[in-house]
Amino acid sequence: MNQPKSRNQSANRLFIAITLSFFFSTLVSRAQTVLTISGEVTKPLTLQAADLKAMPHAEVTGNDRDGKEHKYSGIPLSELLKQAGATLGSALRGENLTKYVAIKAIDGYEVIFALAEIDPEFATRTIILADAVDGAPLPQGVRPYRVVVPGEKKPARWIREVKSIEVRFAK
Ligand SMILES: Nc1nc2c(c(=O)[nH]1)N[C@H]1C(S)=C(S)[C@@H](COP(=O)(O)O)O[C@H]1N2
Ligand SMILES: [Mo]
Repeated sequence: MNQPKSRNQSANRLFIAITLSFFFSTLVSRAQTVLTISGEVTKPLTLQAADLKAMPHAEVTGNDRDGKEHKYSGIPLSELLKQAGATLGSALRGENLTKYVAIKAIDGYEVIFALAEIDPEFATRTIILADAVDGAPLPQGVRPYRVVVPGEKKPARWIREVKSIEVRFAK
């Protein structure tokens, strides 16, 4: 019964342990990146849920497709783009006014905004990356993040399940 383990058995166990630890560490690190910001920015960002939670939030009200008013809380897109080093504020002039922001979702849906639509020096409304609605986490199929555009008559750019934001030149 209690025979000494063969070399092979020990090697097998070591192999299994290493494989499992690689497998789980890959799973964990994949689960942590929830949003990337890339393209024409000086500091591309790979963000985890905790990073986004810690960023300044704003509250906006908007009418969902159900026609009812809801209160959304989230990070202003201008704040995210500022942290990534996009050309906002006094730098948003000349050819930088031809930049746009492409936002992609898990299901392949994609919408764009002109960078100037997002800059608080141009825009009269605050477009946010919402992480909560009416004080509750976003539901399945909407989370982790949804763009909310206050005042927009049709919610077609209220992209759900956002996974990436990219700044590009239109020309
Ligand atoms: N990821 C993703 N977001 C999306 C869409 C989509 O197909 N995929 N459809 C858009 C359209 S056309 C509308 S009208 C609204 C619908 O909002 P609702 O899901 O809250 O009804 O979501 C927008 N956001
Ligand atoms: Mo729609």
